[in-house]
Amino acid sequence: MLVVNDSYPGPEIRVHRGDTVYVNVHNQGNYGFTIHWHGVKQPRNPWADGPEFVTQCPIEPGTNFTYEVILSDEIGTLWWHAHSDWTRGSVHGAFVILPNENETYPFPTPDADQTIMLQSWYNRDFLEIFTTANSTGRAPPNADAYSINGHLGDTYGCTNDTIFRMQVDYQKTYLLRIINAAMNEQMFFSITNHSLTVVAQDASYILNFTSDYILITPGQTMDVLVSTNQNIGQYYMAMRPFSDGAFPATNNITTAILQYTNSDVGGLNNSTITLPSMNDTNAAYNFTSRIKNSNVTQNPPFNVPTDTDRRVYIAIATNNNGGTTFRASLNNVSFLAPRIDILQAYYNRSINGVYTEDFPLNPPVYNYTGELTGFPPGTSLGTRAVVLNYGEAVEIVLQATNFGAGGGHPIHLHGFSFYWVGSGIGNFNNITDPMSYNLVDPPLINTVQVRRGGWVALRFFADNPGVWFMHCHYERHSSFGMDTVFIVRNGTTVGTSIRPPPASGMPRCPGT
Ligand SMILES: [Cu+2]
Repeated sequence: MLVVNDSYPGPEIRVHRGDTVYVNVHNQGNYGFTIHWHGVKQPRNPWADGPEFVTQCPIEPGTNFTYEVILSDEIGTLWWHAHSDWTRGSVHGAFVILPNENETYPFPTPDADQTIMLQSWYNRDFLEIFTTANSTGRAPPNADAYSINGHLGDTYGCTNDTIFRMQVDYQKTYLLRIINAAMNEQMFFSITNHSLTVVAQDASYILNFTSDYILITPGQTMDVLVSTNQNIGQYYMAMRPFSDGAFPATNNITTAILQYTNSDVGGLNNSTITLPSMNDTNAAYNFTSRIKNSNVTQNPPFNVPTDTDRRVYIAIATNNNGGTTFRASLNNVSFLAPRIDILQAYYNRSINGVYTEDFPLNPPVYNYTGELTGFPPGTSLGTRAVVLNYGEAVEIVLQATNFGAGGGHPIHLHGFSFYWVGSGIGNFNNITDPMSYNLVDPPLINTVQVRRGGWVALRFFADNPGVWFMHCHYERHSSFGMDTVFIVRNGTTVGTSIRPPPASGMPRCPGT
C-alpha cells in the first residue's frame, strides 16, 4: 500500500499557531495523488489545499510538489491526508498545532500529549477498492477491521497482531489528540475506568465537558484530557463504530492500552471494555449535543452571522443510476471530476468544458425523510459549483434523505471553519427551524455529522476567496459524487483576493 516515509500512519507534523509550513511531497509510488491539510483554512491560498481536480492535478510518479500550508487561527489538532480516490486510507498523519511561546492553554498545561489515530483496515489495496467499485458500479465493501495508530490490537485473534501501548506515569494529565481517519465509520472511543474531558474539536476550543466515551466522525479531530489517577495498571483504550444506517458497519471492537509505568504487560481481559453498542443512537447524540463553543481568549473572535445573505439548502442522497450502478449526490447532482482542476479554470477564466456555475441552491421538492419507495432514485452527473460573493453571510442547510440505504453523513467544508448553529430530525422547515438556532455558543468546526433522517444548519462569512470543496467524508459516498464546490469571488483589494499561483507552478494535468 502507498504510505509516506515508510510509516502507517504517516509522520506527524508539529508546528505553532500561525506558522507557515512548507511540505515537499515526492511521489515515489506508481500512481498520482495529492495531499490535503484537513481543517487548515489556507487564507487566499487554495493552491495548496489539495483536492484532486478541484484545486490541483495529481502529483505524478517521479515528480514532486511543495505545498505552502498557511495556518492562521487554528489551534490544537488537525490532520493531513491524500485527497485522491481512496488513497487517504493509508496516506495520512496528524497535524499538531501548539500554542505560541507566549500563549497558554485554556486549561492546566498537560504533562504530555499523544496522537490517537483511528483507522479502517482492508485486506486489499485502497486504490484497488475504489477502481473495482468504480468499474463495476457496485458499492464498495465494508472495512475488514479497524486499527489504532496502525495496530489492530488484541481482539481479532491473529497471533501476529500488535497492540499500541501508550506509556503513562501515575498522577499526570495527558492530552490525547484523537483523529478519526477511518474511511466510512463514526467511532465511539473510551478508556476503561478513566473519564475523558473534551477540550477542543477541529482545531478550536470547546466548553470543557467530561464523558465516559466520545463519538467522533470521519474527518473530525478531538482533543481530550485524561488524568492517570487510577490504580497503577493497564487499561484498555477501545473503539467501535457507531452506525445508524440501514447498511451497518463492520461491528468490531479494536483495542490499544494505557500502560502505567511499573505495571504488568499482558493478561488483560476484554470484558473490562465499556463502549456504547454500535446502534446506540442515544449515546451518540447525547454526546454530540454537549459540544458548545468556549468563550476563551485563545479562540478566534466569535463571529457568527446573525442574519444571512444567502441560504444554500442541500439534500444528500445515495442513488441507483439504473441496474446496480451506485452513485451519490448533493441536490440530485452527482459530482464528476473534470479533466483539469476547477481552480486553474476559474483563475484563468477559461471554464468552458470544465465546470458550470449553476449548482442548484435548493433541492427538488419531495418528502426527503419520508417513504421514498417508487420515487425515481437516479441522479444527474455534473461539475456544478456554487458561487459566493466575498464577505457574504452564508447559511448552508444539509438535509439527509432516505434514498438508498439511508444514513448519516459527515460533511466537510474546505477553506473554512463554520458555526454549527442548528440541527433537527425530519425535513428542515425554513420558517420554524431557524427559531431554534443556537447563535450564542455554537461550535466552530470543519466537519459536521448530519444524522440519519435529520438536518443541520451551518453559518459562516465567505471571507476566504478561492475554490473550496465540500463533500461527505465517507469515502464510499464522496468518491461516488457526494461533493460540490464553493467558489468565493475576490473582494475589491489585493488582501481580499486569491494569491497568485506558486512561482514554481502547479502539477500538470494529465493530457495537457
Ligand atoms: Cu455520506
